[in-house]
Amino acid sequence: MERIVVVLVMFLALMLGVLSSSGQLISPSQLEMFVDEIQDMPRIQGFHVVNGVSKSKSLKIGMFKKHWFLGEKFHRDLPPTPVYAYGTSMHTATVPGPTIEAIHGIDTYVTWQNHLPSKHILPWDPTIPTAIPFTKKGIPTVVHLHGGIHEPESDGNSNSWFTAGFKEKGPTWTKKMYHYPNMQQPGNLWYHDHAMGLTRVNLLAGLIGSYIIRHHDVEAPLGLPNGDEFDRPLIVFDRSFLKDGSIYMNSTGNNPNIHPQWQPEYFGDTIIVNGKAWPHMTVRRRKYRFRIINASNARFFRFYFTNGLDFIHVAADSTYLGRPVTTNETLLAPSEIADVVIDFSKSKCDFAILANDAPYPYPSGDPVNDANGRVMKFLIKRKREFDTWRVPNKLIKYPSPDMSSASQTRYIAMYEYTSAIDEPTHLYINGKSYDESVTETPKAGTSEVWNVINLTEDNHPLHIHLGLFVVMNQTELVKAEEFKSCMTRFNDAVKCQISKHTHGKRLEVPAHEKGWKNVYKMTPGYVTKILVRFSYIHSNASYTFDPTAEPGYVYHCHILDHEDNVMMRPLKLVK
Ligand SMILES: *[C@@H]1O[C@H](CO)[C@@H](O)[C@H](O)[C@H]1NC(C)=O
Ligand SMILES: *[C@@H]1O[C@H](CO)[C@@H](O)[C@H](O)[C@H]1NC(C)=O
Ligand SMILES: *[C@@H]1O[C@H](CO)[C@@H](O)[C@H](O)[C@H]1NC(C)=O
Ligand SMILES: *[C@@H]1O[C@H](CO)[C@@H](O)[C@H](O)[C@H]1NC(C)=O
Ligand SMILES: *[C@@H]1O[C@H](CO)[C@@H](O)[C@H](O)[C@H]1NC(C)=O
Ligand SMILES: CC(=O)N[C@H]1CO[C@H](CO)[C@@H](O)[C@@H]1O
Ligand SMILES: [Cu+2]
Repeated sequence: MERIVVVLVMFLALMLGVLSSSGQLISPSQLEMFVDEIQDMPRIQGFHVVNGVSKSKSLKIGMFKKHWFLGEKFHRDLPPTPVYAYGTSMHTATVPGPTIEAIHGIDTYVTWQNHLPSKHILPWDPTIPTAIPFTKKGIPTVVHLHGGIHEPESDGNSNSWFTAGFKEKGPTWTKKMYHYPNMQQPGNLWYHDHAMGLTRVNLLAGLIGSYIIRHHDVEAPLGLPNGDEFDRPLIVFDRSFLKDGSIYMNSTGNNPNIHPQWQPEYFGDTIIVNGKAWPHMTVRRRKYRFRIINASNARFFRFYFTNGLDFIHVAADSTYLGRPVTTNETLLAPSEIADVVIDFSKSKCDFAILANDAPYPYPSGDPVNDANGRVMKFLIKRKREFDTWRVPNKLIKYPSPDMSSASQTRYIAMYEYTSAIDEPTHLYINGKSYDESVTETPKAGTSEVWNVINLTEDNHPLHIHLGLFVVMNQTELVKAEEFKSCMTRFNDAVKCQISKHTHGKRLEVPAHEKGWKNVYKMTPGYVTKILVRFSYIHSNASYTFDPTAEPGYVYHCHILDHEDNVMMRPLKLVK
């Protein structure tokens, strides 16, 4: 009898819980699509111009808690949303943050300042390795400039976090003012939070922004669409909302007895572009350049246009392509960047919908629906125009990778661990947590071959700090289960005879992803061979800073929920 009552009470509580949380959730069908106009994020110059000469500049950018309000809501019909926003003041802070525009060879210094309150707006989980202030007050943050080639002290190491007013600091914190030398090739970068165990929630709350390095001498002759109107970052991410406008994140873990809050992948059902849900953008009948950044925690996007417009890829993550590549669809993993020209003069009708058909989780999860299968709408003006922009046949060619120059070969295995109820509990690289001592210690100025072995069912976007890499090939593992069980026992790819298992199907690297990258999709059940270069790719000069300094760098999976628990390892360069 007592047991029945207990069970009944538990059942009622569960029903109430489910009802109240689902009752508060906004269904995406309640938000009409394409009603809000796209916004451009504020632009901040990372340089001064003095008498026509560019000089280095020092910026102060804060992180503020604010309501995303008035004309700045995520959607016309949503109440204001509490967010964490980057900006030069509380008033001007936005989600995503301002676009920082830097010039090749001109230093940008940024003092990132935390003005966040003591309690987080989203559920985080103290049972995964997490930055927790000693006083239990304040939100740890630290900023990583993704794709940047800069010193370790300015890399935003996960343990270099700090709370409001630098009151408390993590164990590897070294300084307040970060130094970005911008000596690398021109391209697309983005900045985002990277605090230990909090990256997924700090990004979800809004801490992201784009950063562009321009190099006039090499880019101007190309004649690509240029200027604020025709060259625009589009930052895409997915979120769910409650009726009160706040961001919804399920606060019950998939293994609540082990991790009360952590879930292996966050998916939202509303697609946001530049801080607006399914916006529209009015464009002229000519070419535009869009730098599309996938800032979702876990959602992959496979973009296509419903009216058949093509994507002309001119660059990838952080480098230009040698030649433009035209595709009718484009797959973007989290944190990957597509840099494309869209020629709206080719459109037969006066609108074009940018859509998405990537299953989630990618590649074997649920199909998209009406809501997350739509991204934004372009309204194309009727009037024909003379187009001054062009896409030349030759863009910027960087030296091809030279396999014979590789000084080391490494095996990097990705593991997922599950609980008794067969739910993921955590993920490791090479069977090691982040805290275990460093195993990847490349020599500055060299190249290495990394064989990345994906022993899980998910596609993990691998991101390496500092180094750039070229994907050589992806080969399916044969007798994969036999290999996996050997790896699970010994965690040693050579001992498990990896070469005997690496001759299954081959996957072609798409033409627009053949260049130098800083993120690539590691297909499940495949070995991905990459050549990683720990030097500049546009010149033979050595780094202008000491890459061997503490606290070193990291490499990790860019599904943020995986990175936090803890699909991340240290990377320490040596002389
Ligand atoms: C939240 O996650 C838990 C555990 O995975 C699940 O049982 C529950 O249904 C989820 N709640 C909602 C509203 O999706
Ligand atoms: C962003 O990346 C996530 C995760 O890799 C991916 O699922 C999503 O499709 C990407 N979105 C875009 C717009 O590329
Ligand atoms: C893109 O082209 C390929 C090959 O022609 C075709 O299989 C695919 O369905 C096309 N995708 C879209 C979205 O039209
Ligand atoms: C992958 O590329 C490397 C380097 O070009 C080459 O040596 C190797 O044979 C290739 N592997 C397969 C399976 O084609
Ligand atoms: C770098 O060195 C290689 C080999 O010495 C040479 O072929 C190449 O032209 C150099 N590249 C640059 C940009 O100076
Ligand atoms: C070797 C290995 O672990 N392969 C796994 C890769 O992913 C597939 C699913 O896509 C699993 O079934 C395999 O076990
Ligand atoms: Cu992952």
